[in-house]
Amino acid sequence: MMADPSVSAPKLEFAAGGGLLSRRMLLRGAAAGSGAALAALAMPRPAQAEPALPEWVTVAGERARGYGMPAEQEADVQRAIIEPFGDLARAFSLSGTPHHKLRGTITPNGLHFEVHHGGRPNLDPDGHRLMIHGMVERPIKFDLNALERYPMVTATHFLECSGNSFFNAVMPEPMQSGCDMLHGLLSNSEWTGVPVRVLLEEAGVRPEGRWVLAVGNDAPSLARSIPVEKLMDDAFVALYQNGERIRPEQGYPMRLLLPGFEGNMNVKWLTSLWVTDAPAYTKHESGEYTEILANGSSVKFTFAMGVKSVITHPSATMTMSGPGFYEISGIAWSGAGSVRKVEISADGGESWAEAALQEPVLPRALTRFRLPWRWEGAPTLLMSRAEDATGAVQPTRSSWKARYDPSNFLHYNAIQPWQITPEGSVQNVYA
Ligand SMILES: Nc1nc2c(c(=O)[nH]1)N[C@H]1C(S)=C(S)[C@@H](COP(=O)(O)O)O[C@H]1N2
Ligand SMILES: [Mo]
Repeated sequence: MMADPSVSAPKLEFAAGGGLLSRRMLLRGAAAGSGAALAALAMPRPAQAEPALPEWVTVAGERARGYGMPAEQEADVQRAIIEPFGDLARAFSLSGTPHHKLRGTITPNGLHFEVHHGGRPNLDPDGHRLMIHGMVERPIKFDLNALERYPMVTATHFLECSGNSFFNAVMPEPMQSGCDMLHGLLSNSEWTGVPVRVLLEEAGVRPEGRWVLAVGNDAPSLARSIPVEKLMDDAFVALYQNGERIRPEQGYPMRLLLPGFEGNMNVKWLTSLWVTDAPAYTKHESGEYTEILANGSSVKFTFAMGVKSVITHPSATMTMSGPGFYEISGIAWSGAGSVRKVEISADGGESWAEAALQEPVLPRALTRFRLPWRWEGAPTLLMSRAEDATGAVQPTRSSWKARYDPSNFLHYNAIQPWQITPEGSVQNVYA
């Protein structure tokens, strides 16, 4: 195979050990053609014979259809089904977004992760109501049509289950699975809905009303206590997901959206906002979503998700197609605000190079990062480390583990190292 002679070799600008190149080579790419040159180095193009005209250019294609589907050949791009207790508790079912098969920032609706504590209800949207009651001047009940008439907002935000990456948190040996199983309880959508502030102002929260219990219209009646301040700030009752109605999996016809807060508090099939003067200490917050620390005490109400990043390309279960040029690519996010910086190491953390962040970098949303890289075919330990706007930096696994009881798997945000063998297989490792 020969490299395309029409593209001249770029001047390589190395930024760190292990073959990491400067992100400036990507930024220059469009202007100086160095992006194309990198691609040519990665994939030499052999000369090919002129093919015969295929059928799809000689005969008319398929007709228009009412709702589009991905190409048939992409049928294996699926969520990973995770049922931790199998037949013992089938309705406690989860599925993970296949981040290693996606390359942008928005999660397609059919691939948004799911966490159902009591299965996905088949609820009747016409009979569904949202009630605002408790410590308010005027209790109100809304049906879907009434909510549709309120002013709405649109915002892009990630949702992450605080149990995301739990295999890495608790398995004694690193599990060899893709980013769907390992980090898939995370997705990113453009949500549209009615600000909770507008609804609470209409109901008139009394001065003693400091907390709100949000309740779902599903079998477990999942319920979480939320401080009024968050609801008055950027929370909304989401009705649309990436432009279309929220999917049944995500809480059709309405869910609570609390930007940056742990997934569990984003109550799906939302039916009640009960204004109170204190948290309710429901089993979902006291029993399930409380972290036990190394000293035996526990932390409740860890609302915001920590700063985190994962390299999705390459990642575990993938195989490198030989030494040469690659674009390292991944996702970073923080519940505290925007991602400020992502650094990548290809030598096990000895040296780091700053990755390019895809604009726009939105607060509490997935941010795509990239860095060009020349893999020499040597064993490589690849890692990414994110920093957010508050200056918080992703911890190593050992420093994260030191903080918690060994049983804790909630709010795991440690650096994910991928080990690349000389044969090119990419493996999950603890380092
Ligand atoms: N009513 C209700 N709301 C719920 C849940 C649920 O089981 N029932 N699961 C919670 C959990 S644990 C998470 S992580 C998120 C998952 O949202 P998703 O399924 O849309 O990804 O919804 C939360 N809201
Ligand atoms: Mo969750």
